[in-house]
Amino acid sequence: MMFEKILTRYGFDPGAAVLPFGDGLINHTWKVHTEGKNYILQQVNQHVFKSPADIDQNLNLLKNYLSKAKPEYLFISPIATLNGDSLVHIDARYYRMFPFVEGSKSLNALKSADEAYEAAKQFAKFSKILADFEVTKLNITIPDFHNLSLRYDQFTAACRQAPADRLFQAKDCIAFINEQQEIVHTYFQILNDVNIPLRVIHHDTKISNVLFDNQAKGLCVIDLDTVMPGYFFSDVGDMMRTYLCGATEEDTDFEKITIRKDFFTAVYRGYMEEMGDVLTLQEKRHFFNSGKFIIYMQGIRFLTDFLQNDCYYGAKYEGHNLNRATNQIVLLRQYLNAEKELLESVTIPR
Ligand code: GN1
Ligand code: MG
Repeated sequence: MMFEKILTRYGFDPGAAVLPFGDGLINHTWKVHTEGKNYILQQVNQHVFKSPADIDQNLNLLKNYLSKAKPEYLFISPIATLNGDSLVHIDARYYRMFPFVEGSKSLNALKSADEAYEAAKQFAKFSKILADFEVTKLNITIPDFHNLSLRYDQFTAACRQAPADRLFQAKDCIAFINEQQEIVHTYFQILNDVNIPLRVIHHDTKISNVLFDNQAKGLCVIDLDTVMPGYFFSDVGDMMRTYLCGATEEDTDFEKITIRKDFFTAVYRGYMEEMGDVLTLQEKRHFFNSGKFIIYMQGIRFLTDFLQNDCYYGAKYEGHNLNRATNQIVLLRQYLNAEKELLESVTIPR
């Protein structure tokens, strides 16, 4: 059996209980219960991550750097097999094993603005403690992952090739994405600004990627496969996308999609407390735009996937990715409507 082979590599009891864990869309994750200690086992999705060894190398680079520069930081990296490997290759698949942080918990949804504050602080802290790390040393684990203009081009290509019935069902979403093309232009402008530098960015700030302690304080960030050179707006924007609204991206009751202003101020406060002296003035000025880029991009990604027969995210029911795209479009509408009110609630430097 697959699990037996894996467990044996680590010197664990091959009969240890291995149970599905978490709700990630991309990798397979399990919790491994061994005597005395628990672990998280993950199979890397090779359709998405073409080179698992690149991820492994990144994690090792960061681990070595932080163990010297910030030894007190809780950096969760894969443990080694009996052979000393942090990545295992079995039957054409790749796996890693992480220590399970006992007493920690992750959330599937945010209930309070304090949680948003704590999470924003953790993602900011991660970029901050790596601010002096030579970012170009990191491998790019998914090329053009948050390249909005490329995502837009892929979307227009998907529109040209989509099956007629899907194209018809998606027509309102497609029209909205096209109407908002201005967002791609703003993105272009800021990419060409030398004052928007490449940093070590997490690129997947959903709340389930933060570990909390039993006092509800943030401990650290996890799910580091998309950690690579990137721009501040990816993390800030993905927090806007996933923290401001009480409904999740899976919700189909679109009436529930509203913006919680106090969560916006909490993200701002938490992020700025750590990254306030690192970010440039130009980055700070684009704080609100971050949300536009990333909500828009996620809408495009779900919609493109729907038009391409769900080949990336998969679908649990018919129309799943169209619903996800609609959800993100409603969220973007609400976010744009709230712009003035949100900007008035924080003091963004001019
Ligand atoms: C994917 O695997 P998961 O759920 O952590 C995706 C993110 C999306 C997210 C949407 C590598 O993240 O970019 O924002 O789904 N990760 C990848 O839920 O595509
Ligand atoms: Mg993830």
